[in-house]
Amino acid sequence: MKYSILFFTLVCCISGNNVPQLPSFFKICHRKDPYLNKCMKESMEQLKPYLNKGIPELNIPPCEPLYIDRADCNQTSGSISINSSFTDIQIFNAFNNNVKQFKYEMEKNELKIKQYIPHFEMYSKYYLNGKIMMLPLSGIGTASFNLTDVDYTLKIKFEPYHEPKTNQEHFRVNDLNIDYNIRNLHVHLDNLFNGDKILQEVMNVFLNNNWKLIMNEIKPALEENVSNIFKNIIDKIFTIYPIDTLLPP
Ligand SMILES: *[C@@H]1O[C@H](CO)[C@@H](O)[C@H](O)[C@H]1NC(C)=O
Ligand SMILES: *[C@@H]1O[C@H](CO)[C@@H](O)[C@H](O)[C@H]1NC(C)=O
Ligand SMILES: *[C@@H]1O[C@H](CO)[C@@H](O)[C@H](O)[C@H]1NC(C)=O
Ligand SMILES: CC(=O)N[C@H]1CO[C@H](CO)[C@@H](O)[C@@H]1O
Repeated sequence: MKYSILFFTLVCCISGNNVPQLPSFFKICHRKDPYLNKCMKESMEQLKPYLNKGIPELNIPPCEPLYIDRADCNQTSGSISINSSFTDIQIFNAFNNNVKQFKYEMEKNELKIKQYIPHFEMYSKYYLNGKIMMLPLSGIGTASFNLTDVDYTLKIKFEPYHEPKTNQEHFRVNDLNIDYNIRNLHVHLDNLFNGDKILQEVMNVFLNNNWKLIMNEIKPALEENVSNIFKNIIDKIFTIYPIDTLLPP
């Protein structure tokens, strides 16, 4: 299989300084490249299909679908007073995106990426109990979300550190921030109110009419989870490869 050959190549090519050779699908960009941003953008786009399938050599699990174990949102404020928990979250098509802007500032070690996802779907188990705008809401079952026209901005601040394993400078993520804007969302919750079909239909219509309010509620928890996933992927690559390998002079 392709992966085992890659793995073999990786293991065989570990050089004296403990730095494995970069997998061949990695497009390398040079620090002094006058079109560095363009190169890095291409490099990232080239990596996407591999991320989707997972990169076992780098311990990166398949990202299609993107899996999030759990996101809780307990909130009592304004018109919402609710305890909720979403588990086994699967996000399909999250990396089916277009890079709109890619900007790396070397002096600040800062990266800013703006992306657009035309459509993606999210499925999870849910638990909900509380009130939204005076209406009682309770249920435990499966939830599905369809999101359209999603813009998001990813800001990452790196910091260099000395890695004893390679005896070289590496990057790690110091701060990662994700902010998104959703133009349209369609949600369906099954098994609301112990399976009362009429109440369930009424509530689903209500939720779809008020999704912006609900999205604002779950936004912080979701952003934190998605940020952690990105951070883990990036840090996994960066602990293996020194700056001079990833971004040679
Ligand atoms: C939210 O509430 C649920 C149910 O009461 C509880 O199981 C969960 O631990 C709470 N989560 C947080 C982050 O407070
Ligand atoms: C949420 O859970 C906490 C305990 O975990 C409980 O004190 C609180 O009343 C619950 N809120 C709602 C809206 O169910
Ligand atoms: C989401 O879209 C799919 C088709 O892509 C459809 O089958 C499904 O019913 C939709 N779900 C919701 C919650 O809108
Ligand atoms: C992957 C990840 O960061 N999961 C976290 C998502 O957020 C919940 C709390 O809201 C944590 O319990 C998970 O560990």
